[in-house]
Amino acid sequence: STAEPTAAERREVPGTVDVVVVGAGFAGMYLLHELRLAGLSAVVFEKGTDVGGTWYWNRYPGARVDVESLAYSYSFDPDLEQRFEWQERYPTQPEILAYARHVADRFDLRRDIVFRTAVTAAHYDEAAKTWQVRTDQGDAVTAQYLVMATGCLSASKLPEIPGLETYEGATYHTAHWPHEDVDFTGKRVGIIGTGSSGVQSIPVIAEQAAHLTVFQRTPAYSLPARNRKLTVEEIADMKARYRAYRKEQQESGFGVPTAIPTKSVLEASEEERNAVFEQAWESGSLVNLLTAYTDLTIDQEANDVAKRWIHGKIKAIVEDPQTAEDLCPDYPVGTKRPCLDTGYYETYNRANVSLINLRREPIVEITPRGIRTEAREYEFDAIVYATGFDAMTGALTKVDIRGRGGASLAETWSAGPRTYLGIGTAGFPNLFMITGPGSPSVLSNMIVSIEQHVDWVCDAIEHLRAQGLTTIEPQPEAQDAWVDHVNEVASATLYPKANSWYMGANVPGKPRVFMPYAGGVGEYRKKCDEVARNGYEGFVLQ
Ligand code: N01
Repeated sequence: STAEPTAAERREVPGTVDVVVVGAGFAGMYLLHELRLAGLSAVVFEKGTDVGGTWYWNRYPGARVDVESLAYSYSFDPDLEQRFEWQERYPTQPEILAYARHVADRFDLRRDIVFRTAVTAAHYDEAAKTWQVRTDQGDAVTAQYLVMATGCLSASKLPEIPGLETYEGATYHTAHWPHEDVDFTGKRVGIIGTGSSGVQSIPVIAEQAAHLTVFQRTPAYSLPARNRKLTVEEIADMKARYRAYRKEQQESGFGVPTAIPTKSVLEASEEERNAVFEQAWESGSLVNLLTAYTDLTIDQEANDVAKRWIHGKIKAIVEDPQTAEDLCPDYPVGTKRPCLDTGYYETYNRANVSLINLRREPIVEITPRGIRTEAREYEFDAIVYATGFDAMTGALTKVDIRGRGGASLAETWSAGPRTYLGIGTAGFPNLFMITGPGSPSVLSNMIVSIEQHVDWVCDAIEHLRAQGLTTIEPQPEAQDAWVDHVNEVASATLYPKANSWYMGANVPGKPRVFMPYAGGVGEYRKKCDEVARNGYEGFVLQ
């Protein structure tokens, strides 16, 4: 049934399973399906009341994915691909959640998912070679394998601002939006944060609110999404060539096929590059802009050309010159996650919207009535926190995971995450991460990367079984070499130049390490396949 289970309908939890999966988003769902096909027993623990992960939690107004629907979908079941009818080019959160629920129904997934239950601890028992998993509902499960399908952007965070708890009006975090409609009609609303969540929700909230005040610390680069209904013809066209398209996705850089650039932007005439950028801007695709030339993401001078061009666009849209200036980012384009929007910059031309540049007017505290900056106090009926996540590692380290010798994962990673292929980490046998740090993950179409990891992990488990082996664990040397490679690839790009969540810069005290793997989805897949083909080279199998 598609009805959300009630507390009373909580599944019975088995005492022992082959695999415990944490999270029932797109990763956990597909993993469960594949584990069943492999004849393994599994239980999935999920904090929410239904499947969908990111798309279950992030219900803020205007929430959409910024990868096209026909590409941001599972490839493992051609029949599912043919049957599901996407409505829009960039689907809304409710449409994507409906897709997740459709998949759960289709494969009867919910019977092995325990909802309303968070995994709090997982300790490795070296003698028994099993994981002892505990939940906030008092469950205790023994499993041979533990898979963290917890997502890269799931541990949300509030800003570190004094007085936060004293505010007396309504508060919302974009990643914990209520299930019921929130109506801002006639309300004075303040929003902190101008990343993807802020950029998507600001235009929608502005249409409702009496007044919306946006508190911006760092401006985002955003492109118009050019969202629209899909046509019957384009759906039919994709459905006819899906198999070939999926292969192109898997071999591409970002999990989205694009033309490979051949020219430096510095070699192009001004007229030519203006035309190329204009085309990317009109196409409503981030990837088209960043891959228009060979050097935009690796060379400062090249990137500056794109930056100045986008500044020109912002200044042409936003009427108030100071606001326009404040909206122009100064870090290299693409080094913080760029956004796709619907009417974002235009929103600042509305009489009921104001932008507060926190670089000039920092927030001092949150008061019972609103937000006080160094200049004045702003009073609000509601405050929206679009302040993001403890990305990539937060969801992993907040669970008390202990490996060999009782070593805690959080402590082991205190100077930054260390993994082999972003799949496993030394000292933690039979622990797998789906799209973990050190894998392309957030630099890719997540569903493409999720499917690749799930397939790889299931193959590894089946290989162990077939060989009569019981444990798999990265060798420290192989892990060191992979971490070095991840760093080397990142330092050949402009990514480390920005204070981004990719670098852990949004979390005070988090080590400054570029966490995802920037070598591209296709190259990464080849490496993982090669490791498996060579008898899981770099892992110890016992
Ligand atoms: O979070 P963010 P998000 N005082 O971290 C600001 C994906 N996503 O939820 O940049 C003042 O990007 C912070 O400022 P700064 C996507 O991968 C995708 O928006 O740290 N401001 C920033 O402006 C995305 O990148 C989609 O200086 C504070 C904002 O809050 C990722 O999720 C949609 C502050 C946080 O932005 C995260 O996006 C949504 C403080 N103390 C999300 N603390 C799509 O598919 C933080 N900020 C379109």
